[in-house]
Amino acid sequence: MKKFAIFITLAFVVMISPVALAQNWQPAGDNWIEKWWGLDLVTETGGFGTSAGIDYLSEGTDGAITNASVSTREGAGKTANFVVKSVSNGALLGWSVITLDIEDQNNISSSHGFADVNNVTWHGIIAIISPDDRTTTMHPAHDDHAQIWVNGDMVYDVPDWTGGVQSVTTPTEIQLQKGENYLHYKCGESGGGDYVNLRFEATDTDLLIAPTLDNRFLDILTPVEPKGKLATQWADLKRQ
Ligand SMILES: [Ca+2]
Ligand SMILES: [Ca+2]
Repeated sequence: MKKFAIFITLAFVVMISPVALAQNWQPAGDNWIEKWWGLDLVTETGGFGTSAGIDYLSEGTDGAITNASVSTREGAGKTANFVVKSVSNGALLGWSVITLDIEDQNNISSSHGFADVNNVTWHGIIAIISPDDRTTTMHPAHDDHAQIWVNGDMVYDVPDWTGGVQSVTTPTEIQLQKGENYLHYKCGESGGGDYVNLRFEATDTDLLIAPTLDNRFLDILTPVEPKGKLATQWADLKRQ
């Protein structure tokens, strides 16, 4: 009876993948995205001209994660396991779900509890779950230098601020694949206004965005090796 109960539990886990479960996804379409998996601000960067050339994630984890790798399932998952040691001042930086005020011209500062900080760099990650392969257009607003990676490739590198927290100068086509896609948004700030913002197209209402509205992220992503792990567990159970 006990073994039967264990089998039922395993069968349940195999059949229901996290993506299939109903989640309180953030809406896409042309809504500005409010929830991000964000790294604590890198401070004392020397400004955006300097910070754009530094991969703080790689430098701060001995290469365990990088700017490009965290825009993949594997790299995004690893963010849970690595504190980033800032190369600018030795600060230890961690990840959490943060909320952007999509109307605030200093939302880099306010998303981390400050009024207006300078010489900082912001990092945020989202997962985008698409029902199909598609080409769409992302609309980034930023102050100052923004760099964006999607599914392992840099797709955006614009040093000039866009002129307003909901003003976009360089709409950019990106490719999404069916299933999970990952986007990493890095923005270096020197002084004055400091904001990031991102939205997709009005026709993209069928995209699902994580973190969810109830602040879930890593725990709802598809496990990297679900079948292998469960097969091993079941084999171990049968041997016992
Ligand atoms: Ca600025
Ligand atoms: Ca500022």
